[in-house]
Amino acid sequence: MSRFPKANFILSVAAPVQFPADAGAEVAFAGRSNAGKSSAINAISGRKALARTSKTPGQTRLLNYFELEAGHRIVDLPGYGYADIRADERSKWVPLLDALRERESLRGLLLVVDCRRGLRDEDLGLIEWADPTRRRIHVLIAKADKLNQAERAAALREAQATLGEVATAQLFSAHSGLGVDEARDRLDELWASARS
Ligand SMILES: Nc1nc2c(ncn2[C@@H]2O[C@H](COP(=O)(O)OP(=O)(O)O)[C@@H](O)[C@H]2O)c(=O)[nH]1
Ligand SMILES: [Mg+2]
Repeated sequence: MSRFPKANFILSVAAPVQFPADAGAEVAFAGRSNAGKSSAINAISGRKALARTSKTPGQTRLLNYFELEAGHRIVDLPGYGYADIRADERSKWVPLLDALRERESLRGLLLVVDCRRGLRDEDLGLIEWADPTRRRIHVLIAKADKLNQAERAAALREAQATLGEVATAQLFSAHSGLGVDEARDRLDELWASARS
């Protein structure tokens, strides 16, 4: 049985007026392009093709909203890290991110990081954006099936050392299923957390 049998796509947001009503609880999923974010969303939701996975970075900078269960949404942010966004696109994108950050219902951020790359400046920048003093942040160290036991332990230690008190972290693999239950538990906690 899927953990979220009623998970479904709600809408894509391209402009601040298009956001769903600011009620209930939502958690943002973010990560560098190719980090394994779409695969993580699919594994956590238990729905194979809820979010599109691909080897090529997406072009359109939309926020994609999914409802996993009543009143509990996730919002899929476009992958970052490929060549600078064009200036005309940036002028649309920045207000969108600003509007998202102001939403009462945005309770937390799940940041997906490729285990072989680790946390980079762009990831830390996104954590800053999410404002760790106001909401919880959890990092998935993704594709952990590519590492052996010792490398996994090292990757987790390194991430935890970088993050300190700012965020929690765990190992994750959409392919092997490692950490999927743990990630669901964290997602539940983020939805349930109060925004300060
Ligand atoms: N080995 C391995 N590869 C993965 C895993 N998750 C994703 N990938 C691969 O990484 C690539 C990017 O995955 P995707 O989920 O589309 O990443 P996104 O760009 O962050 O949404 C694809 O080729 C996936 O098959 C995983 O858990 N293990
Ligand atoms: Mg993707």
